[in-house]
Amino acid sequence: MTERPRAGRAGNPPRSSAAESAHPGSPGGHGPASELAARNGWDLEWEVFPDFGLPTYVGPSTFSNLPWVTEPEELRRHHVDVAIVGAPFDDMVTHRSGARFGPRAIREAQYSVGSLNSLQLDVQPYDLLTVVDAGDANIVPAIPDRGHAMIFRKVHEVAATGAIPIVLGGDHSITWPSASAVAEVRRPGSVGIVHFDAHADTAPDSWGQLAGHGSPMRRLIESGAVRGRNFVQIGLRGYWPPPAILGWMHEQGLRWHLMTEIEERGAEAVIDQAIDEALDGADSIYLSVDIDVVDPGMAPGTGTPEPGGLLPRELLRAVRRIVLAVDLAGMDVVEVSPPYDWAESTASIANRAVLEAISALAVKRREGASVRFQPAAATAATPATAATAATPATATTAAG
Ligand SMILES: [Mn+2]
Repeated sequence: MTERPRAGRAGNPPRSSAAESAHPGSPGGHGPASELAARNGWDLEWEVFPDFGLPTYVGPSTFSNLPWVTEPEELRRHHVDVAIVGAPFDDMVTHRSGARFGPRAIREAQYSVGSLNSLQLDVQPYDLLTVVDAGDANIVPAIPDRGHAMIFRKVHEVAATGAIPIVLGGDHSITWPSASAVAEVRRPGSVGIVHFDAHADTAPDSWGQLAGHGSPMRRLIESGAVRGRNFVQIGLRGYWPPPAILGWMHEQGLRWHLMTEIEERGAEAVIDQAIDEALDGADSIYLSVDIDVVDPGMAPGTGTPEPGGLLPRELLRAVRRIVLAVDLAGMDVVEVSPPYDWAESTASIANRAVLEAISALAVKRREGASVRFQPAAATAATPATAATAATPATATTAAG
């Protein structure tokens, strides 16, 4: 692991560390006294910044330059609230590929560093929450079963520490293992899914492939990870699914909101209803954002673009409102395909969707609500901090 400032604390503005980092003849604290440095004026004292405070184009590309903390014991030790997880996997796409490059592009689509200030929510998320980048699932190409197994293990491992995993896809098939892992960790509590997408992703199969990116929601329901009636889908449009699949969805109790409904009633009213539906029966919510819910004019970098979608501002507002309203168990942002992107616009929207969720969680922390999950097994080992003391709903569920 790269030597990096501790999570959370690292959010403070860069401090001058001249005393330990630089002295005459040793620019930046590195290298021996140099005649050429002195002659050229490069022997002056310069402030040396921690990695978290450097511009995002410098050094390894972690999400928001956050510490890269991959070991579950370290996530536990630091009481990490939110852990970014990469799922660089696109073996299961049915059309344009490239989403395997999504996690890296989403991490890089940010220029603000250090302690961020959300103007939308008037909160400084990294000052209130401990957020790290937990790295990627152990993916290799062209073995899809292995890829899904590794994504399941990675998300399970992270969620079991009590951190909320926010998974960067990847094609949408990754939601099957990712949401399964979160649902299992949260048992016996039930997890519902709020799903933004142009497509319902409830196909029985794609040309015989059961694990494709058009089927994850079907697999989650059929495997028993999530009940159909705890699914809320927003943004469906275009020419899929056919009536038979809509019939299956109806039988399962899924609830969905077409783009035409948003056109007629407005995004605000539809999101209000979706929040009510999400709170109806599920103990916590996994939020799955397929970036193709946004209109491809603004989010072109995706595998199956469907014209007529949400505005970025409607999606970002919806993410804030939903995370403020529900108990968030996990999240993913999927189907960002950088080879089809223009000017990082798709990756930027995905990056901000994650930041909006983190900022909304920070508001909840500030208000004393629970953010981390208290897995039953870990309860005894976790000291009663201010954060963990205020966790009634999830802790009760976990203990029951
Ligand atoms: Mn999808």
